[in-house]
Amino acid sequence: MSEEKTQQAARTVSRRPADAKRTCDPAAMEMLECAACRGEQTMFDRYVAQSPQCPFGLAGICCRICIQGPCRINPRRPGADKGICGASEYTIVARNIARYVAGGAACHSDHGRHAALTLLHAAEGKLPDYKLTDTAKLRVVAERIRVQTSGRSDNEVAKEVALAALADYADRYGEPCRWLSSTITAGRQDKFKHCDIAPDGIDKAIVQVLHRTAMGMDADPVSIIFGALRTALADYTGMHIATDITDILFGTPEPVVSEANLGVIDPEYVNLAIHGHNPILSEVVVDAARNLKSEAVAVGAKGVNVVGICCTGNELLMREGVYLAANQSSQELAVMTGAVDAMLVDIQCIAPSVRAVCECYHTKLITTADIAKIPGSHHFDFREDRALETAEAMVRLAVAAFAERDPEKIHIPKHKATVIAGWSLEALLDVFSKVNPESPVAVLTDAIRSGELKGVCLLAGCNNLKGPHDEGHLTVARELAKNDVFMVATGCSAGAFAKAGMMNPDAVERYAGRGLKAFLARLSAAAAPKHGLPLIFHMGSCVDNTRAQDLLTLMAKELGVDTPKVPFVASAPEAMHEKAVSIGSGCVALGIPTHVGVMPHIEGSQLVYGVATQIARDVYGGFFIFETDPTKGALKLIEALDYRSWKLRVHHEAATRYGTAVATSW
Ligand code: NFS
Ligand code: SF4
Repeated sequence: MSEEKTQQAARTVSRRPADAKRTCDPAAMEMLECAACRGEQTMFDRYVAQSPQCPFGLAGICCRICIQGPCRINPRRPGADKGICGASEYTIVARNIARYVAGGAACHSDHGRHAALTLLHAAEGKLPDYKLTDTAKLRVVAERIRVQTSGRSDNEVAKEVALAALADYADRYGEPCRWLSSTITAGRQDKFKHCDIAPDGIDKAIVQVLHRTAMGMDADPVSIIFGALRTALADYTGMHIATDITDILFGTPEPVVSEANLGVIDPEYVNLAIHGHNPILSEVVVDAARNLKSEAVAVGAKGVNVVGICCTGNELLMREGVYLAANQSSQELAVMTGAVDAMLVDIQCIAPSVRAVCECYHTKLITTADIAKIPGSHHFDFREDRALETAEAMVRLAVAAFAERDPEKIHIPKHKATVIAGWSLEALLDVFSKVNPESPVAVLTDAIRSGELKGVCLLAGCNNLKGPHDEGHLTVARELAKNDVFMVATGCSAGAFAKAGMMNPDAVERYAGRGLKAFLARLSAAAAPKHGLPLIFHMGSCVDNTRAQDLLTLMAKELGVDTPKVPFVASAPEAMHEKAVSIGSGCVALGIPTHVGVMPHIEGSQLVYGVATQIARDVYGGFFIFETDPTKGALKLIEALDYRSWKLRVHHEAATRYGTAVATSW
């Protein structure tokens, strides 16, 4: 298929669920054509094969919590309007959602624990392949959580920070987790205390919600949802630990220019795709790949080209400028280019099907985590105390596979786009500080108060094949850009923007409304960034949503109000994973109007639906906006921003006029 044709196909993307080729990404479209010709199956085909999906599951009214079940609620069948034990639809829906949150929190927090343990052992001098890269951040984090820094060595401070992080996992006997209370506003601390949802131990919150939702436990949907919110805040805590400690170990990201999409796979290099989430592994693999360049040259390649997939790709893009090849739904398609010599995976979001795809090619699949093995792949037991040695062994497998390529099967789409990534909150504030050195974040809040910007949106989350791949992300962002919304992005959402060329200065010209354009131009003029400023700022992986949540907290402090009054919204246009459910729930508790573009399994209970969309707003100020049409979703987000910025303006004007403090009781 010619390039023009694939682009056209992507533009007129099919919305029919029975059509397997549903993507907005021209590179993915080209590979789907290729897969169809070769008779290879992808998750796009399997979505069709799974359709129609079970209506009970979709509505969240299938209970499999005990083995007397499954019980399916059918309000129209006498006697079947409750489970065998008598559980009502609202109990079942709430329990199922709470268990998603537990799953998501477990993923993020276990990842954070791994980072904390690595920091501890590195500080103890047990890990020669790891060092404290950003000691300035180490000290900032230490002071924030009240660990003494003066007169102590970096290693001493790091050890205590790591132990404090690990202590947040255990039982703090009623004392909220330190990573939560030290990063949110005083208003949120009070709110969480008042509602009794501040976790006093990450592991404890996860265990408790599993206990609470077991057979014969909590039947009250509101109580279950409050328990789920505590777990969502435990998720936030674990994510924040992961981000902080990863920055300390590998450096806080700074603006970096790179490229994204399948076109970054280079046939002249040994291509090593790294997929998953864990920078503790992938950072060392990047070092190993650099070390082994000569071995790659010896087999006739120009070197080793590391390309990222999903969030470990985002982590490497942010810190090392490593190319991003694919997001969640296009992971199999990277292998189908026939030029990926090895795919190295760690944890989370790895489709087991990559094994079957690798079998059709010469690609070696390497698993590295004992909790994420895939039958038939090469398993390396990755341990931090011999990290580089193991990483080099894995890279050698890719180098050896280079010679086994089948030239007939190589097909690499040409599509790729420039991306300016590396926008940690520190990097963003650094740019703002060039305009306002005294109060960098005021650059943003002033632009909102003056009406130049409507507010801020965090675009996050996964791909979900219930809709065309990447379409939700791109549509929401285009609408927000046109309407002068400042955008930051993480996860596979950021992956979609990077691939589509929406994270570079050209995109500003193309998509930004007048206000957003003027705002970014002012920043550019003052900061003169080397590579220009992007339309959407890449803040990193999914755990890095905490960077954006820290931005919200800073904005609230600057505006003198609590977070539910800040014109700040979030959107997960293609949410899929349990992690997205926990992040979204945490956003709501933090006071953020949160759009979800895929219907979660909640429609089976009017009551639970009402709690998520209405009652949450009364209690926390944040609420869910479930809207599967991305254009309408964007409009609802803009409406939420307009409402908040209008109110802010009114109250700030009144405060200025009467010389009073800004009212906060609205
Ligand atoms: Ni987040 Fe990142 Fe992607 Fe979703 Fe999976 S890779 S951690 S869960 S699918 S955004
Ligand atoms: Fe059925 Fe109750 Fe068991 Fe759920 S917990 S499967 S509703 S009997």
